Amino acid sequence: MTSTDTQIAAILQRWDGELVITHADQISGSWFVIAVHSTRLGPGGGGTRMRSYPSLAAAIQDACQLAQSMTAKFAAANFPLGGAKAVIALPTGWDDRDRTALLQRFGTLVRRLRGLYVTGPDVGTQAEDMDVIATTGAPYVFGRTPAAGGAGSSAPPTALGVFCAIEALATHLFGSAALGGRRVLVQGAGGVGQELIVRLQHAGAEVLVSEIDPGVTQRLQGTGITLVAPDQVMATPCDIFAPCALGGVLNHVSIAQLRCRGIAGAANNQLATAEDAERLRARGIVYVPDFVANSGGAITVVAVEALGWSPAQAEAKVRAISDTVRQVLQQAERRLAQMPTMEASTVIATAGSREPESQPRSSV
Ligand code: PPY
Repeated sequence: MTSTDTQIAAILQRWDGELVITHADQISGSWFVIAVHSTRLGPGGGGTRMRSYPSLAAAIQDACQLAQSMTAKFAAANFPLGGAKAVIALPTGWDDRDRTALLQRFGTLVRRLRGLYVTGPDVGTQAEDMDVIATTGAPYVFGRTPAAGGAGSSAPPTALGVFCAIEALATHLFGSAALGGRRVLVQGAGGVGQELIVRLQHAGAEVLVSEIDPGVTQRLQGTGITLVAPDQVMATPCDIFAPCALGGVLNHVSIAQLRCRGIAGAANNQLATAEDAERLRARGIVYVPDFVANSGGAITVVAVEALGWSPAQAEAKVRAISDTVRQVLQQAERRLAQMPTMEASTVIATAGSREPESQPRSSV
């Protein structure tokens, strides 16, 4: 075997998921990777991440890890879906003018799977892209625009869920959900990060923001936030740290630097390794598992588009993320004798997975 073979073999052998589909899109030079982690509770659901990767192995690894957290996300929400994720790994020199045709070819693959996998938005894709994927991939596409019959952007409900998670975390740490005067550091002012910043400001928090895109940082000037240089994020003192950029930011190096009391953010897979949950606990930093804090978008698109809930019912379910967080933190602290929060939420997700909330009406 070549070293690439060995790398891919190791990723697949370590992973406890069901199936990985890889497709070489010859026209563009992209890879389509669909990782189906679990279909125990229903079709494997999870968004499509579109970006370039250093290697095919890196793309497969990302899809597998992200799919795993989708299983936990839907189980914790008590929804009748399993976990999956797709990656469109773009070639170097990708020309975005070819986006529509690429997404349509991806949709064709999704449709050929006949509902084993249901897609939606993720980093690098949005509601308008879901409309395009649905032209070939329907009915296995969530998160389309309202004009196309979907629930629209998942960014606002995701941000609402993270905000509710932060309030519950503040209650746990400080005895009150009030964020007035609390320092919250948001890493990443993308779609979700920006919505979260506004909510935090309305709640009276002192908001610190770190963002790598100079265009975005320029727009943030004069909005009342304090900018933090990206290389200073981990060492900046704050009450609550909200990672809302890419995953893997909490690792053995960064955890040693952290000067916060708790963490709740929108990024998927914030922990670099499973051991990092224990590293945080040992440092006395309370970690709200990412798949609970960031589940608002997934909850909303599935509730509205597959379960037939009204937007108001979906919003109530997103706000209930604060109850789940409270339960997770209390169990971790008291009942489960100091187990890491990640483990406590897995216990709750597993308990929830026995009785899905309601059966989907249509496509899933
Ligand atoms: C996520 O929450 O990370 C998602 O991937 C959202 C989602 C939910 C359901 C189907 C597709 C995408």
